[in-house]
Amino acid sequence: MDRTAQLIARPTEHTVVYDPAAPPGSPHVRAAEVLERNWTGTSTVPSRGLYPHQWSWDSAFIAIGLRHVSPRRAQQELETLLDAQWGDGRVPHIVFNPSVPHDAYFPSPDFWRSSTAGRAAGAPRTVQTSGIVQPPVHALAAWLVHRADPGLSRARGFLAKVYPRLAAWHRYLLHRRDLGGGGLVSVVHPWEQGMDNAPAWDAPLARITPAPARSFRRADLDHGAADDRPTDLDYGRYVRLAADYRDGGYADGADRGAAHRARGEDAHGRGAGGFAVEDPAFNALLIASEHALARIAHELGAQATARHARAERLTSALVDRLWDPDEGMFLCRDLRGGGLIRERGVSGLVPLILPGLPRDVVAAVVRTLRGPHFGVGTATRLVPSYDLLGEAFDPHRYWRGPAWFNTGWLIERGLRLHGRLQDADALREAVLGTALASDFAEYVDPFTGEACGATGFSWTAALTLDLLHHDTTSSTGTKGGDRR
Ligand code: 9WN
Repeated sequence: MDRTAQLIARPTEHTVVYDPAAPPGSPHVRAAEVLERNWTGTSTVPSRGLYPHQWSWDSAFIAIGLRHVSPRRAQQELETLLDAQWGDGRVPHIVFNPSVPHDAYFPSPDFWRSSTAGRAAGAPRTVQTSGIVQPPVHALAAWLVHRADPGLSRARGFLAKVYPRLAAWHRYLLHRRDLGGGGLVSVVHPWEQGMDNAPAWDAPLARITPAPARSFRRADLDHGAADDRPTDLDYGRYVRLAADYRDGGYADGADRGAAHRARGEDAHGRGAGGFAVEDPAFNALLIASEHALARIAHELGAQATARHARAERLTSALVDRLWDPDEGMFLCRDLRGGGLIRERGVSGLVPLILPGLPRDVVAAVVRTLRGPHFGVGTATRLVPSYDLLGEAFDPHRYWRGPAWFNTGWLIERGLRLHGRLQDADALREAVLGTALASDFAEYVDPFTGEACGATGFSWTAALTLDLLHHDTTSSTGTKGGDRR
């Protein structure tokens, strides 16, 4: 049997292959076991209790780790997500598992009503999804998954299958979500950016009238400590924003105003969308993914230069619109309120992953990372999600201080890309040590490493696997998979 036939003949259950050199109970095996437990047969849940469906950017990070133990599963993880893509190109932030009871997670499919409310935007009929999006890490993930086993990828036509979908996804963001007209993409809900209750959202959210508390039931409090989660007031506003978007048929930009006017509603307030923010991490991840899409195009024999050029133009737009030289970091821009939001969050450091960032910007971001506001290498070992000296800082409350492993992984990658190897090595050690000691926690206290939220969290395990496969002592800096 030749190599291609062998690859195609692999069993369909895509068994996880443990590193044969890794003994039971070793970090590699423990991380792989978390992914095995959270695998549903077609994708991976972020956590069995708290998040029992498929989440968009979680799946991208999960695929990046899964590629080291089962490249076939990693491909399927992304394919399952992209199968739920809408006709207008958006990739929904949640793909619901129909066998999970509605009351297991809020907001459930009967809140989003994607197949009816999202019909004009091309929501799929056969699968229920949310109607908002999450950061576009997917093309980067698809490229890294391909690199882990190019033979299998070619045999299955993986890149040829996902490329048009990823291209449509980026087109949706660049054409329908450039609400500020400056080339960058806006998020219309805090859940879209993925750092739900970050203090940067406080000012834009304050303009939103919360939905009454009695109109919904928070399933998250069945699993997480209330003090660690967003507040009820935050939730009331999340619900109001999502319901307004749904009631406007999930239309964007000018179409959104028109949809609300057609319903006889005020097109200026609700119709125009009460929340629209340009976020540095969301846009940086789009740019990194655009570079990855160029590599995918090249691999498929298509032109890649236009995509690389677009990524460079977007990098310039990011610096022009969101860089603050006095703060030494990127800030969010509030399109409905007053310009840049003066809150320092980890999102403002994530653009370090971009190859085209000016050298002085790179140097300033690294200084900020190590300085008093984030304290990496001095007060903290991992990167806190928010300014240690900020008024809203809380070491345990979700995205208002704790350290998360996906942002740690991104910043480690950025440091390495820009040749800050000592800082990258130290952060890698900290991420690995804390992930293992916390039983792969969802997030941790940035000072003590104490576990918060769920344990056995998929992206923590997946990114641990990715870092374990990264041999910092070799000349290329990689083993068992190319990290570029
Ligand atoms: C809402 C799944 C998701 C992550 C987000 C994280 C949290 C959801 C929630 O969990 O958000 O999407 O219910 O709090 O903030 O980044 O993708 O892990």
